Amino acid sequence: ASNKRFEERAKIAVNPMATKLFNLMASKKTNLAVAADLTNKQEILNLAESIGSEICVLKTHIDIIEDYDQTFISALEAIASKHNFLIFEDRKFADIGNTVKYQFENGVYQISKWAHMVTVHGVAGSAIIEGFKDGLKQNGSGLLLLAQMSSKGSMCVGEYTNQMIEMANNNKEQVMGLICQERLQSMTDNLVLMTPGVQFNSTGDKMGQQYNTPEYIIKEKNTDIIIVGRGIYQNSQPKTEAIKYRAASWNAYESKNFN
Ligand code: UP6
Repeated sequence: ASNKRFEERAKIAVNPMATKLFNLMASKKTNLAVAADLTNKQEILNLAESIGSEICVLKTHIDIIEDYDQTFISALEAIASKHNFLIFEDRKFADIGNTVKYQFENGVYQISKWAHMVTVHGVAGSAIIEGFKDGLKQNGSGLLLLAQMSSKGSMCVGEYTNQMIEMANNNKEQVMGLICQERLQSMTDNLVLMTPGVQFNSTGDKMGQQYNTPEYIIKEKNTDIIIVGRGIYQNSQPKTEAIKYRAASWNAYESKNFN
């Protein structure tokens, strides 16, 4: 794939949320996403309020919140529209189509009502996409397919990765992008490439996570968005730290050779 600016990619994108995110990044000048992996709803809302001006996307794991109730979603949505960022629920759906449809639309969280994007594993095969079609229509939301993972010993490699890219290319209306560690030739410009496993001052944790720097991921590996969790929310000054990650990842984007 060639190097085009986000404004150009917005025109090529097929999924409406991909277009929206490319345009949001271009106008807000940020390709930083933050993983708000906190277990208390007020802590997440406080983080979102303090770093909201720096990010394009806030990523949740809704099922780790201990005091979850529906007021959380409306409060988060208010902060998201005030600071202009999108909400990404990292559910990593992996079951058969009929089951993921229930998991996406029903249950305690009713994810399809509020998430602008959700992650999906391909182990069950491409028919899993059918389970999302109704739910995605509500808000023009998008799927992010896990093509690669950041963790040590990940099995999302080689031919599996190629199959995930093909699944994305065959379902352009539903799939807005990929979770990956590098841009491969076959990853087309309509897809948003998002990369977790990013931190300035650590190479990994004790549970298999592996980290790279923003510069390495955006400039050398040529993906679009960095996802930073503990590097920001565990810092004593999350806002100051978010500003540093934002600058590093945006400067790396701006230093690319565009055509
Ligand atoms: N995540 C990864 N690696 C993947 C896919 N997803 O780390 O391949 C998610 C994790 C976590 C975040 O579930 O929410 O990205 C990374 O957090 P961290 O920066 O604190 O390690």
